[in-house]
Amino acid sequence: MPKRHLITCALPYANGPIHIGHIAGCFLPSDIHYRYLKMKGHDVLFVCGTDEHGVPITLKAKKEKKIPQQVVDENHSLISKSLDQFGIHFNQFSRTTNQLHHQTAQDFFSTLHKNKVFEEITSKQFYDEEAQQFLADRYIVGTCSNCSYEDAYGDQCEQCGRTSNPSELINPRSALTGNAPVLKETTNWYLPLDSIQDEFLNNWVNNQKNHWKSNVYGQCMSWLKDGLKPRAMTRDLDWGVRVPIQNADNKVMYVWFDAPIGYITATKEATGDQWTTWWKDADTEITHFLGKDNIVFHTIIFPAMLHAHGGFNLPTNVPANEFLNLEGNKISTSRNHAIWLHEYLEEFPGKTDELRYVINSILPETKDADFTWKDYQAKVNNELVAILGNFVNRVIVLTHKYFNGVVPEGSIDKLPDFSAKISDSLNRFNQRQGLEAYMEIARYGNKYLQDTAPWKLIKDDANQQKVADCILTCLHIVNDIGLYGQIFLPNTSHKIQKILNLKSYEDKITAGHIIEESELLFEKIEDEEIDQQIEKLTPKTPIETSVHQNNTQPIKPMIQYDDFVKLDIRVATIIAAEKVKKADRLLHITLDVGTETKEVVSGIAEYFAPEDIIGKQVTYLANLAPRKLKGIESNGMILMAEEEGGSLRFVSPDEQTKPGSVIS
Ligand code: B3M
Ligand code: ZN
Repeated sequence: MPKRHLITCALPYANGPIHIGHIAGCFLPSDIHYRYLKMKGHDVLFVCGTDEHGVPITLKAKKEKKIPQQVVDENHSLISKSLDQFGIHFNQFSRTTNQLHHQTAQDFFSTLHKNKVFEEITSKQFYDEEAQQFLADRYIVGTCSNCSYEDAYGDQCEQCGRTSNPSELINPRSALTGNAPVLKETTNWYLPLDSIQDEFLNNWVNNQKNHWKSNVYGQCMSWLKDGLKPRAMTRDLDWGVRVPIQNADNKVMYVWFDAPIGYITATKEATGDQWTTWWKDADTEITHFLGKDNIVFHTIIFPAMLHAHGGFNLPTNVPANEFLNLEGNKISTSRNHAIWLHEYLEEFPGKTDELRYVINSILPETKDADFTWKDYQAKVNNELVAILGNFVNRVIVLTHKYFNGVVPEGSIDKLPDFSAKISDSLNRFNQRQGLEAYMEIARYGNKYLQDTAPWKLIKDDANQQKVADCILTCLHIVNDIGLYGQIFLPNTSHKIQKILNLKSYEDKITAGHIIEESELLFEKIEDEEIDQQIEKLTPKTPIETSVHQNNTQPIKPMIQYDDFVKLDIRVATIIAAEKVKKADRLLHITLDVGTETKEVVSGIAEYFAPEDIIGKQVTYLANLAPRKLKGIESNGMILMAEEEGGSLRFVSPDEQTKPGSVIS
């Protein structure tokens, strides 16, 4: 039995807020595990922070015309505030721009350099001549050599998950200017993963076979089977941790070199001089929680770094999750197909346990899972309200009705060992099963109450003791729901503790103890709330995607004249327009296209009142395949110009033109 547990949760990039994908990937699983170990009385340290370096942040800053520091400051506070409100309380929520972090990462790098671990390699790297910059990682996009996805990043393909070098991309282009890059020589410091594989990783990973999750072990083995290659740990950039050696003036560390060291920094911030007991003492176990795209970094690269450094513990487990999808589609931050935590907290105040519960019940533990709002509604209404909330409420009401709120004298009927099943699941990182075992308590309680039926017993004087035994037993079940709720439903657990009038769950409910009045634990989610959320996610209409290219975005890749002539763009006149019901953004527009009329649905309702646009001449894409939006078939797409800042204008001929005229 280890003395201590260090739990880490992957550091979210500070280039935006966090969404339910992050919660399902690592925040909720790590928090459940932390709460579980704490409840069992272990010595646990729980750390996280924001990952504030890396190209996505500089790209975001460029887009928003800010400096990177401002972007990370804003996102760090937004993320830490929403996690706190959601009930995730780390011992330390650090930042990789902290001075101590830079120092820690530099010391680490220097030790590897001193140990002669790095290979110094001069090679030709992509360079954007217009931007006068080397194009590391996400600055370069192109077609993935593995799955042919056209917008793969230089370091990772978001479609197939393959991690690669920019040189493996087909048709590479600069994310800064869209230009085809040139090759230019530069020197970088490489971690020789090939030799570390032979000397250490093969063996070490092999030894994890029986206790790592199969999705994690499997991914790891496929990397090793392919054979690892040396990987550059420095980059020609100016945003990041400076490389603390000679001849590296314009270089910073690769973000995946410094980010995992962030766990060490956070530990130092939380424990001061004691930090080494959490990283170097054999009695400490380290568990890294993360999503599947981070597996290789935590099971191969970081362990290789720690091994090469020497003196550090390696992770005991890396229980990574797969991905969470949303309404059948991949979560996409760029298309805003996501549920953002800070928005959820605002729109569903006080309903943190509802979101925890639903995500917990579908955690993508072994394969990708799908979050849908209908399922959210069904689980809240049919499980939290109807089973758990209902049971607690009935017991409290009956206790007041029969015993004036005073716990009666009696004996507790034999109850199943709820805790064994929960522990058994959670020890194996099977948190979905853990939640099911938890809900079993409430299901059992409902059945017990229904079967015992104290409302019948009470009618017979001879049965009074049986009523007391039943209520006492039920109160103990409620107590268990509150007690284990500390792991799964912390807010509810707190409310139950208040209702039971307990200072802590260490206190026992004994005869004579007075309980409080019942309080509603969960309320039903109405259809309208769900419809609104689904509406927010309605896939963008063609019109909206067409205007997304504003002038801060790079020009799209070149096309040929043949591609252009495929578009049939024509003039039309708007002859009718109305709002689409239950869709804030959509207008249903009728176009006079010369020979006939056509119906199109446009996502411009936030910008134009229907009555203002009737009679307007527009240009539209006539041969776009029809698609249904809110039950209306849209035939074509009206073209819009978008100014920076988002305001929209129609693209109209400068003089009245016959509808149907072809634009070429
Ligand atoms: N920031 C990647 C991510 O958010 C990265 C994790 C770092 S953990 C050391 O997906
Ligand atoms: Zn790919």
